[in-house]
Amino acid sequence: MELPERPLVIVANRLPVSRTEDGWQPASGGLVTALKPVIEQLGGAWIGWDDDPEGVPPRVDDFNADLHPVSLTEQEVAEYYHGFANRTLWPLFHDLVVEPVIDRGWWRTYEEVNRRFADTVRKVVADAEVPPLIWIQDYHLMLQPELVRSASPDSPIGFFLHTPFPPPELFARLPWRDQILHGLLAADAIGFHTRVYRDNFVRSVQQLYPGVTALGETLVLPDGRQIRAVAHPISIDVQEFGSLAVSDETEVELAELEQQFAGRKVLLGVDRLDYTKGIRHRLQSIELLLERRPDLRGTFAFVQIAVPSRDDVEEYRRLRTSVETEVGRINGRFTEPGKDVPVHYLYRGVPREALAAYYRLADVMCVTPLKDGMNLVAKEFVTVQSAAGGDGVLLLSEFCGTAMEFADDAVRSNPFDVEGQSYLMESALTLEREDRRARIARMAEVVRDGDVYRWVGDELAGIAEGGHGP
Ligand code: GDG
Repeated sequence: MELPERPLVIVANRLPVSRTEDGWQPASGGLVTALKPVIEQLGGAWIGWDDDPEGVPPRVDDFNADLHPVSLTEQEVAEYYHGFANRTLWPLFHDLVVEPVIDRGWWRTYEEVNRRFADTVRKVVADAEVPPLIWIQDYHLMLQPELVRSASPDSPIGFFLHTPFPPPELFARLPWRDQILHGLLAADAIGFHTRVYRDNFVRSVQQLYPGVTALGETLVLPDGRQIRAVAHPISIDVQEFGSLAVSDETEVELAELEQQFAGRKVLLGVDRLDYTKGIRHRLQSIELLLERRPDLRGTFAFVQIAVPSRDDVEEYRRLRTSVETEVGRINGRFTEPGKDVPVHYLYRGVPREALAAYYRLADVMCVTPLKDGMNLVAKEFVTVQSAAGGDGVLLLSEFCGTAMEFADDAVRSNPFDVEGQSYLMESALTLEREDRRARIARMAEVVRDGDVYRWVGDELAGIAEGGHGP
């Protein structure tokens, strides 16, 4: 990968570290993993909310970047993060799966917090010898490009959106649509997971700013300035998941799970407990399957790992209640005396080795979001299955970014059609082995060809080449 010859400044909602029993460590998310080697080489800084009562250290071992915390008050967290980011933008950008809340006070706090992030960027770049490349992440910080541009006029500035970008007629409902687009258009390059999201963005820009011309990936603004709007699908570290798939710890975990589920097929869901992920619809499909096919009862189990998420937000607490009610109802209806329950529900995250063991165990991996920017769980599943010689089936919603990459090798589902989805689950359980194996191999190859290092390389190159004159 060709790297820009400047230090890197990342601006993201969170700092890339977490407190563990062994002290502070780099966080384990995909973005941090992918940037580690790049930051190792270029050095740099990371600006983010510290979200820890005792604050974070200025550096951690094994991560070559200075950490610059932005501290937020309780009210700012409530209004900028839980409010505007997670109850306004998140549902709006996921096609209104729930109704977005429009609140002027939250918007003002979002603006204020974005300014505070930019103040920290200003301090960081003031000390830099060479103007750094500044890379801003996600929907929490959409006003940054414009704010940061004045702080560092000679820096290449990039923005990447990890969620979908909605169709223009939905985006237009946001009272502050102009300010958001204006904020973004100060970047040199703006990245999206798919061409559909990119095109939605370009059409929004063209509707609200007549006089913007789109030439391929380039947008020419009325003042002649050019920026790039690109589709760069995010991915995973394929090698890391390949070795995790067959590690000793994973084998031990798998042996236990195989014993627990001996004689039954396993359908699996792994998601943050978020209303975009289609968990309720999935459970309803399972219920219909059990209802329609009494002969299949006891022959399969459905395991749902639901990682706690945003439980300060009302809609998420309500979702938890309804998911748990649904699980209770299914198990109440279909458990036979003396037998195991049909639905296993874990309200927690599991260690990585256990996660890999579940991926290996699954006969059908159900990735059925109502809307999802990309969805890395699907990519992790096919990579782990393929590395371990598995032949699991991927049931994949057509409404996630990953679906654009896997063509017909996944069994495609429309999760809104819960009955149709229950038939797809049934047929996924009966695909021929050779067919299953070939599908997994082809999907794993797609992921191998476009891993997360390629995503970082493409993004950084795009930002470095990005904007032009006047
Ligand atoms: C956002 C966008 C986009 C899950 N359970 C456990 C666990 N995980 C890890 C998975 C995966 C990650 O969490 C989830 O990533 P996703 O991409 O599936 O979903 P979001 O969290 O919604 O991410 C999404 C992504 O950003 C990147 O741009 O793809 O569309 O919504 O890596 O492995 N990890 C462990 N235990 C668990 O129980 N250790």
